[in-house]
Amino acid sequence: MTEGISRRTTVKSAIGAAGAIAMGPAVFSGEAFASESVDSSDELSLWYDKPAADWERESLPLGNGALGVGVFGTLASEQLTLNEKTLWTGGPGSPGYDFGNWTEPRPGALEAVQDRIDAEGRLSPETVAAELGQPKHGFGAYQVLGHLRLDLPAAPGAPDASYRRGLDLRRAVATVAYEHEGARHLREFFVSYPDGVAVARLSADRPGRVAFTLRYTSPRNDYTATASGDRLTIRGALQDNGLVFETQIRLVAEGGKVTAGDGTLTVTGADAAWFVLAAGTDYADTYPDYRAADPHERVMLAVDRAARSPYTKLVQRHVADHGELFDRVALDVGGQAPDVPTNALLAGYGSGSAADRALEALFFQYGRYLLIASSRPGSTPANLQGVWNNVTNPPWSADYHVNINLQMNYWPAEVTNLAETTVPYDEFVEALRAPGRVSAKELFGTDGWVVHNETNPYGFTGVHNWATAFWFPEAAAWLTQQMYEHYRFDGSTDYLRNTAYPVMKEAARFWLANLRTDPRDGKLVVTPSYSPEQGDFTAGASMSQQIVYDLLTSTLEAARTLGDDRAFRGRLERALRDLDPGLRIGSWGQLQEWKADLDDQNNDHRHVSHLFALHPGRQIEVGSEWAEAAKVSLTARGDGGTGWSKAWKINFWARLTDGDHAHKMLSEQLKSSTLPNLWDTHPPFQIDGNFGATSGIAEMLLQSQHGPIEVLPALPGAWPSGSVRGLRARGGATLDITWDEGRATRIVLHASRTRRLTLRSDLLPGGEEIVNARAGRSYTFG
Ligand code: FUC
Repeated sequence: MTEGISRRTTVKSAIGAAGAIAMGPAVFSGEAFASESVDSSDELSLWYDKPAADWERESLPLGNGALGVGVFGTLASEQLTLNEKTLWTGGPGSPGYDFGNWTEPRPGALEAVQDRIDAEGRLSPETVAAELGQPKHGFGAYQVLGHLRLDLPAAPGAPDASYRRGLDLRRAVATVAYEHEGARHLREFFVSYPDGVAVARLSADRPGRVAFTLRYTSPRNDYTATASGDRLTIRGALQDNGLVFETQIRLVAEGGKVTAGDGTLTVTGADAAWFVLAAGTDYADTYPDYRAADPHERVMLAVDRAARSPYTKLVQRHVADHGELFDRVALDVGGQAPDVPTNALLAGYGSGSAADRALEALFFQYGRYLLIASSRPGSTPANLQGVWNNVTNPPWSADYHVNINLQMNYWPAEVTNLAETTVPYDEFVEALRAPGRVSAKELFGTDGWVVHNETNPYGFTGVHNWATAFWFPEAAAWLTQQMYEHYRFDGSTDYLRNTAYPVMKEAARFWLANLRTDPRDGKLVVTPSYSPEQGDFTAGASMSQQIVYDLLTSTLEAARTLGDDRAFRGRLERALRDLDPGLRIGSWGQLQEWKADLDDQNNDHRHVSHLFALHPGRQIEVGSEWAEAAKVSLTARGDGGTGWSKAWKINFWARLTDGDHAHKMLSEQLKSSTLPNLWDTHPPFQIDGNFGATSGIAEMLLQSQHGPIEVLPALPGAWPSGSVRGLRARGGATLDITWDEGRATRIVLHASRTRRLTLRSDLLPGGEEIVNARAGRSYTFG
């Protein structure tokens, strides 16, 4: 942030977000942040002047990857929606669970479909689903853990001008502040990764004013809630699959007293009171049982440790841990946040003002915040809703869709300097191999591993029979792409050897065994093949070919880097030589979506699958005929689409180096696919669009997919001057860039590896410079 644009305020208060809340320095003395000066920026906060009325549109999300909390800020009865990311029905123990593998063998079924496609050219999805699909059994759904209510005996009936609810992205702390009967009340909430607990503290600036009763509610009746002393224990097992879950809360009162009731804890007459909450299940990501030890010990240990810790220490550890990740990147695109609530900032978006720019930067950082909050080592990766869900039957089960959505969740991870968040992703993909191997054997009769359109935490790697979204064996290959990208950014051959390559190699073996020669031209194709989620089944749809091309290309590169055996490398080379690359220009200049020229110029389907080669792939380079054709296709698809679709289009236009169009898509997303709490909406709420937009903004500022580091490749006219700090490029570089009048004025490159790097920018004489980078050194240009 440049001076004068960011409005940093120094407040002595627990509320980073709200310089506007005039908390006297003495009020919380000895507690929370009172002893430190809080350097806070309004521009990195969401805030509101009313409680949330609707979870999806208005609750404020907190999380540590495993646990999620949605804060409502309701006055008389605070509501907190609770999540534990492994609380899933379905899978082993659930009636009829079959991993999506055929319940009866179907000898010859796949070949019969392939033969018909060879003969007839195309087959309807319904026809193919009738042959190769089967009803979904025991897939399950992500479950809300429950809701906490804090019933206050005394609270204002309605919010007045003193009310403020906020979420400070830099501290990952949500706050609710209001006045009541002459006292200022403050609630603080955060979810700590280092301590493994959710934390809430209620305080007031007059002694003895804090009182509430804490109770738990759930839409299921599969639990008992027992209060004893200062502890509330909620324990049960999901009726569907027997998954055991436990939540414990310990409440600490400062002054006043705590009494346990029937499933409740009540605090009366306190100066302040805080509680810690831990939760777990007996889920493990291990095929075929997916069960681990009972969560009881772990949960108890976490709350006991945290309750013994001084509150200030809990806060400090949390803020330091979050800040270490979050603060790596700063973005200034000329914004200045007006003093209006975030819902008003969003509603007023589109005038081209400095307020718009502030919202764009906030939205970018919000994606990073959400990734940190929903993807930390020790749990499963961010699902369709990150870690947040308020019901037992969320849309699409809040599952892991792998025909774009899970992949999109991780697009911002490397480039926005949050590589650590990919650990749960890697573990999830690794865990899919065991069931995926069985599906490869049973459905295809081959080696390798496979997964289709969507999966759950229980290794659902087979199929169902929703005709337009049941068959997508390319998903495994696509999932490995992020792992190779992690290596390309980070450069660690240990990671490549031990983590990425084994998964890639086994996915490649699947395709080496499953590509088929197209009788029309002798090329290797994927068949049956389907461009998500529209059209007919054919052989060699562009996306299928491009994904396989990407996998085989990266696997061959990796095999060469690691010196893997020659015979395998030879197989990859031959397959790549014979593979249809999935790039073809059609009758109206478009990049064809299918091998035959079937594209309709009026088709505005949200999936733009045939541009995979442009993004997230690296097969198409700007300036090539393919890039021109991709532009024709993208233009025809239009600027509409659901939330994630718009987000993908930001990335596409950025890769086409059209910054203005990328920015147009960002503004479309903000105008029509973003909720007041800045969650992306498909609709409904689906978090991939948040992550896709953050990735897209980064792609506008920095690209390196083809090797050279391209500085400001797609800077829009709307951002004439600004700066970004901390973006990562492939090859182990971190960049800080300042620009003015649309041109870079200063670039600082920090090298984490010793390597030759090519830097491209109009700032450099000749537009390019080779940097012989030494690890640990910084290089300044301009
Ligand atoms: C993909 C999309 C749908 C939806 C679902 C969760 O299949 O095509 O629109 O986003 O994921």
